Amino acid sequence: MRKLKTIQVVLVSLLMISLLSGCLNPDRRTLGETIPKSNKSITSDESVGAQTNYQIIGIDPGAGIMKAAHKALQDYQLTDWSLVEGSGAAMTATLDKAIKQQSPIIITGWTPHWMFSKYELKYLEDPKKSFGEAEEIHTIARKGLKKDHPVAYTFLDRFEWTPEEMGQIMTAIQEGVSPADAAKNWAEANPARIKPWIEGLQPVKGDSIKIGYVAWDSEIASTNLLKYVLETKLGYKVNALQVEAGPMFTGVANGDVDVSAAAWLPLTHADYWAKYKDKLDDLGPNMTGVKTGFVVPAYMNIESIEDLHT
Ligand code: PBE
Repeated sequence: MRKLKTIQVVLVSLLMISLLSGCLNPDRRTLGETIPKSNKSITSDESVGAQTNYQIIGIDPGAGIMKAAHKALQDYQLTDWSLVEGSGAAMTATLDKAIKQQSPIIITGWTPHWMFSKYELKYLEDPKKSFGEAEEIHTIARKGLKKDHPVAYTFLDRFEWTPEEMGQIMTAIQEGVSPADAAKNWAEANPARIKPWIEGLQPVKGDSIKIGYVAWDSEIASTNLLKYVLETKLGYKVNALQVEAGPMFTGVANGDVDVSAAAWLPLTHADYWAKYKDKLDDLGPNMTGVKTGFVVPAYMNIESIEDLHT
């Protein structure tokens, strides 16, 4: 009899303890309970498409990356998705806003770019190679530049640097230094890099050179460096013309523009290249190991363009 009573007391106590601990620990969830929907953020179970309105934030329509992005939407059959046109500056502004709110965003991105040092970002894998593989940036000149301006031509032909070096100028510009000063500061800090580009060249007396470029952050950096070296080391007067991608190639091809350091090959500017390559002078790569693709903040839970389906 007494044994039975003891068992009853123990059972009742156990019951009370478990009830009490349930009350004192409101975070405890029993099986079957789900996390309330109001908690959704980047851990939302909504698809990436629904969260981003099926939009990819692009840049200027003439950019080669926009052609590759359209191709990616086809290659991966992302028929619900659209590519938003804008500019490099609008894209980075939209990216900045999304990251401040930790909300999902997909952009067309490329390396070298300061955004990879400012934010934690990742390329979406591209198993179908819509964005190509190893890309290079070539310097292109008008036919006749070599004969008309041999000193400038020799320097432009020798000019070659790395994504890290370009990144240093880009980051300074992004932090508020003017593009001209950022290029000057970099050149003054790296005389050993400039020296072999200009070695043995006799400066001219104020000849004019026109450089064509598009307002992509990477090309703002390279063009300002070329302008600095041509002006301060080689005696030229440089006019840096900011244009759209199409007119940049047309300008060099028809001789209105002397040079551009902004031809991304073999894929990014393949269309322009097919059209104009015979009408211009290819001075070879000024940078290798560059890249383009769809880019997302590291906090997003997707790894591949294929994941945009889910
Ligand atoms: N970009 C930067 C350019 C080339 C340089 C990748 C945005 C483009 O897509 O044409």
